[in-house]
Parts: sequence; C-alpha cells; structure tokens
Amino acid sequence: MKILIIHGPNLNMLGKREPDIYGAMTLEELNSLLTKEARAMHAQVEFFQSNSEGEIVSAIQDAMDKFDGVVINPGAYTHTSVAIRDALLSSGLPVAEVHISNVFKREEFRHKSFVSGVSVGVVSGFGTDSYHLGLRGLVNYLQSRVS
Ligand code: CA2
Repeated sequence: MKILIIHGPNLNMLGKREPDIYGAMTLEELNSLLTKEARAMHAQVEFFQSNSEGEIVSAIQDAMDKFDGVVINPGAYTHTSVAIRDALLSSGLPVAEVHISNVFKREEFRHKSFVSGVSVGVVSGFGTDSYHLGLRGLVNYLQSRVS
C-alpha cells in the first residue's frame, strides 16, 4: 500500500519559524518518522512539498495511478483552494486532511476548509502527531476496505 503525503505552502519552514504554533521538528525529521511509522504498518510513503497551488494540483493528478491514498496538509490553501479540492475529488483517492494546529481555535477564516468535504477524515491540533494519526487512520481505512 502506497500513500502520498503532501505538505502545502510554508511547511518547508517547520522547525525554523514560529515554533510556538508549529513545533520544533523540521520537515525532514517529520518525514523520517512518518517513513518509519509507515513501514511498521506495512505501508510505503512518499512526500511532496510545494508552495505553489498548481504544483500541488499536478502532484495529486500524478498520484492517481501510483498511490492508494493521500495524506494532505494543504496549509493556507485549505481555506481558499477549490482547485485542490477538485483535484482530490477527481483523483478518487481516499484522503486524510491533517493540520498541526487546531484551526478551530484560531482565526475564523481558518474554520472553513475546502478539503474536509472530500476527505475520509480530518485531524487537527495535535502538533506533528496529527500526521501520524491521519496516516494511521487512512491505512486502517484502506485495509478494512480491501479485506
Ligand atoms: O495547522 C496547520 O497545519 C495549518 O495547515 C498550517 C498553515 C495554516 O495556514 C493553516 O490554517 C493551518 C500554515 C503553515 C505554515 O507553516 C509554517 C511552519 C513553520 C513556520 C512557519 C510556517
């Protein structure tokens, strides 16, 4: 089972800025932990990070024939991008939406997500653990679907 993990805009800055909100772990450290976690669940992960909406749309389109599911932190595009929502929906891939911060405790503009409605589930507010929880949830979902 292969899962694509997508990190949206500014998440390349993880561990380098705003540690009070986003924690001290770098993106490389997080990806390395997720790779180990996936292996323990007999799954494989690949990573994609971009600050550009179009590149994220293209990565989702390319994932269709290669992956079984997508874990995505769309970053600020969560709250603005119909294009990312449309790409996820038309990919037909099951999606787990994850957020490091609890978006519902923050500004009102972060309460709206274009991605939640096309996701199997959403994890928000557990720091970088949100990725681990989203990955586990998606793998369990895929395993229970095929068996
Ligand atoms: O909580 C999340 O994971 C967010 O998706 C993060 C986005 C924000 O716009 C969403 O509302 C919630 C922002 C990502 C910024 O990432 C940074 C990481 C480290 C340092 C600076 C920015």
